[in-house]
Amino acid sequence: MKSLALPLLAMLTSVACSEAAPLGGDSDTSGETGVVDTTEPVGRVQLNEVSASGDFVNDDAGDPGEDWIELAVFDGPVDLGGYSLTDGSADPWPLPPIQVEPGTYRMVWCDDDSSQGAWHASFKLSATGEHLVLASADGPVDETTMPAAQDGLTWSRDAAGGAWAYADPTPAAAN
Ligand SMILES: [Ca+2]
Ligand SMILES: [Ca+2]
Ligand SMILES: [Ca+2]
Repeated sequence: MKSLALPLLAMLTSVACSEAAPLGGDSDTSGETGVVDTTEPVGRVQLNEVSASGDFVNDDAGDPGEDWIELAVFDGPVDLGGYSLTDGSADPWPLPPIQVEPGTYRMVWCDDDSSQGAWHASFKLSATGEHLVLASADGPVDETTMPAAQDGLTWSRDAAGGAWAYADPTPAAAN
């Protein structure tokens, strides 16, 4: 029994002790922790669009202009259990263990306000730039370095897995 919580504790400790390392880096997938869903992802999920100056997108109920990250799912379905997001400022935020269908553009609000629901990350974005990492239980699967925000635009990909640039916002939809 005592071994059940150790992998999670080790991950949290390693992150807390090293701000420079954006991820826990623990690749243990023993499937015995009861904490991490170790189901092999069938499809593919990636970072797709980022808003760090969102005055033009007011979809977060009650909170106009919140920051957000859009995740895109291809070739799914993908079980997001075991995936996490981080900006390197705190412990990686675990995504909700929810199965997402291919073609989904999933909004994650970056407002550090879990009281608003499952899709509210534990960190905020800076308009001066961020390095964001999406990881599975096996390690990083995608990352991007967003330069300083540009008015009226979001940091986004031009296609699945494509190059990043500032472009017109397309929240919860294809870029
Ligand atoms: Ca909010
Ligand atoms: Ca941040
Ligand atoms: Ca989009």
